[in-house]
Amino acid sequence: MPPKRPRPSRIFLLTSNRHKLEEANAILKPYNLKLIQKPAKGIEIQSDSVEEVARVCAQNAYRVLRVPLIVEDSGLFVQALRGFPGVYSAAIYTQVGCEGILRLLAQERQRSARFVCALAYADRNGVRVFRGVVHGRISPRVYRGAGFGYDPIFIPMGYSKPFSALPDVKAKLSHRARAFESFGRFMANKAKTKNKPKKKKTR
Ligand code: ITT
Repeated sequence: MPPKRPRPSRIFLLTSNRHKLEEANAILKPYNLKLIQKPAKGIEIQSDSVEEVARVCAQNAYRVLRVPLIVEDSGLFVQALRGFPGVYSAAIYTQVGCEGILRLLAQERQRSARFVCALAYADRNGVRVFRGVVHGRISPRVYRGAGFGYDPIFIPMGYSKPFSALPDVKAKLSHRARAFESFGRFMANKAKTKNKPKKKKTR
């Protein structure tokens, strides 16, 4: 019989967005880490940086909960709109959706954009932030399909269709995939160092 895999280590992900949870868990599975969703109403701060939002929220949440946890803040930054909607991505999506972004870019030929994800991990050693970015452009129209949020209008660099039509591509190279991969590697290295037998001091 193959050796039994140890139970995955569990970490809270403070979010109201189940898509984030599902995408992040798929990335972390090979690292034997499992995220448990914890509702996160009212922890968000105002800032123009996703890194700062994630870091401060994770810090504040850890002070209360005292268990290892992650806060992830992400957004779509459109170059011709000087980074808008950026940290306001969630609110703008609710108000005007993908169609609203296309309207803002109606006469625009410069359609470069990027998705940024900042993942802040807090435990008793403090907070560490992992960042992931994917560059691309805004499509001319909305392509309904898989995913969520702005996936129907974001075409990753090197492709001709948006993430909504390319779930396997998104799973590998999205901003979230990149940030959670870095986190997974960090945790794997940490576990390796912890389990390494200590060298005896020689005099
Ligand atoms: P929590 O704050 O509760 O985690 P949220 O959805 O409000 O959930 P954010 O504040 O990080 O999350 O908002 C990011 C928004 O950016 C999100 O609501 C989407 O509209 C968009 N977004 C982020 N990642 C995305 C992705 O992978 N695909 C499409 N849109 C994305």
